[in-house]
Amino acid sequence: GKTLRLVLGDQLSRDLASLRDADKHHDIILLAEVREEATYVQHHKQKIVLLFSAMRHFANALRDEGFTVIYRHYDDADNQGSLFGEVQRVCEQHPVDAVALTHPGEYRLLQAMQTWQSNLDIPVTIREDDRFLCPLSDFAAWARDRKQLRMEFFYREMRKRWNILMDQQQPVGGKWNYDSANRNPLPENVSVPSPTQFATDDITRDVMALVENHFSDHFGRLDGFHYAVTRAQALTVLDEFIRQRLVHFGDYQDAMATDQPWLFHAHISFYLNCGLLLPKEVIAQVESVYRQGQVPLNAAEGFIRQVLGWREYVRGLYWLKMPDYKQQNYLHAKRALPSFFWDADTDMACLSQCIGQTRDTAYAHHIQRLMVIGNFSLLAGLSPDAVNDWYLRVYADAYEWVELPNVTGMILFADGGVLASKPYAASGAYIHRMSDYCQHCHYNVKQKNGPQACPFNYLYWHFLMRNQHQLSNNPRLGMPYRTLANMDDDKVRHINEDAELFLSRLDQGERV
Ligand code: FAD
Ligand code: DLZ
Ligand code: SF4
Repeated sequence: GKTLRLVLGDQLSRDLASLRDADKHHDIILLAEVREEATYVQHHKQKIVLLFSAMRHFANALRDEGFTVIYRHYDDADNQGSLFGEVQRVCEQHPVDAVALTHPGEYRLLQAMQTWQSNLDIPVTIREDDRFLCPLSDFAAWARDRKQLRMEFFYREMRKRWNILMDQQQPVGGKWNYDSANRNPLPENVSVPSPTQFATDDITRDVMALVENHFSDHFGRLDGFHYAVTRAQALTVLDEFIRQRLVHFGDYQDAMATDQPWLFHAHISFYLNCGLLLPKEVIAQVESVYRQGQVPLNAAEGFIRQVLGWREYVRGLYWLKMPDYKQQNYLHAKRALPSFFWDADTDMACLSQCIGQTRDTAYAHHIQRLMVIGNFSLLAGLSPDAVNDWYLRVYADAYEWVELPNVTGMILFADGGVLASKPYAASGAYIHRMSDYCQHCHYNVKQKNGPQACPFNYLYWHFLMRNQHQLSNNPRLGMPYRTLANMDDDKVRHINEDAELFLSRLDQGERV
């Protein structure tokens, strides 16, 4: 009989669990562009172009190999609008006697898929997504006996389990973590390599027209789209990163600079997350250039920690904690998103830069997401639902399994400390140290109070005061809470006045 094998837009790997045993003579492979997936949040235009173009290229490659592929275009007249609808249609039109799926990246879709078997009345199997290095059952076992689920300890287990950067039983170089070498701002004279860019081909041009047509109201600019849409192109991005930028990845991992979106980052999250690159091959290549002496250990270890550590850890946490994780709001934050999240129209230069780059590229690097946009969202008390919705929309690498723990856990502390041991709250001094944004800002980062003062400065203290009940017992916040306790009354009053004025202006939609 025939097996129907569905491949989702973020499962574009030839070695996918549900494709591995596919039979060219009998089976049918289905890829479908559908309204439900394209609109459950209003994805950035470039995210839709990337996925639809990559899906179309992937389908062509499977056909070239000799497979029977059914590809459903978004504007096909009889498009069913949902993945289930498309699967059902194929089952009605062809003698299909089983459906093979690979575990999806989002809880809502897994829940839906679990109803397909009874709705279709044929066997539907959901296979483990073994592109990831940590099976979900392993993560659950690791988590079971622990009070705290710290990434660092998970990461060490993964290093040992996969024998990555190990010399026998010991970490290469004697330490697990070289982060302390990774906190430099960008020096004036360093020249930043330009990112790998691809010209748009016919398939991408068709998809761009489709997106302008059907998704014109979605966030983001489309011109300037230059991302890889095939595996070969994604491998080129990886190769250029390893040859040109990895050497400085560690040094400038936390640096930010005006009009420099790309810096020494890899720009591969899009491809790892949609299947064009596999984490195992990325990690292996980086370890190999380190072993050949081409890059320093702080670069290789720092990078591998992101992919083998953080990426696997947030996925494990997501599936361990869903569906409750999505409801978390430990700090009872409820403010609506300010309008500058959509138009970058703010006098705060750091936010205007990071949000403007997000609009133009569907990308921002980690510290921009964490310490500028994320820090602001935390200090201003923005609602977790609104912030999650924003991050899931605007980045071309965003799927809930990776977006939600980073937002709810890492930036908002809305999970009360499951992921992070303390909130990543910081005043303007941090942004000033790691970037040149403050040099071009209407506000003054050195001023603590008054109309010219950097809003991060008073919002930081206001955040700590406001959330004293939830946070003051945190041992890692002992220092700032002691400082606060010793602050004179006048200073406290100024902070409250400035912060309350700023927040009320936000609430009234005034420009800040
Ligand atoms: P590099 O800096 O070169 O890092 C290499 C790789 O490590 C990345 O490609 C990514 O796969 C992995 N990685 C690094 N940090 C993390 C992390 N915290 N969690 C998971 N993987 C990580 N990453 C996403 O892929 N999708 C998201 O939706 C996403 N949302 C985020 C939201 C917030 C608030 C924050 C703080 C971080 C988020 N990240 C997300 C993590 C990180 O910012 C991006 O993976 C990274 O910026 C992608 O760019 P890059 O490939 O150049 O990464
Ligand atoms: C993100 C996305 C978009 C925009 N469109 C589609 C689509 O039309 N068809 C599809 O199969 N997948 C799409 N995706 C990716 C899915 O949303 C993703 O597979 C789930 O969110 C699970 O991670
Ligand atoms: Fe951002 Fe404050 Fe610096 Fe302006 S002064 S760029 S608001 S940190």
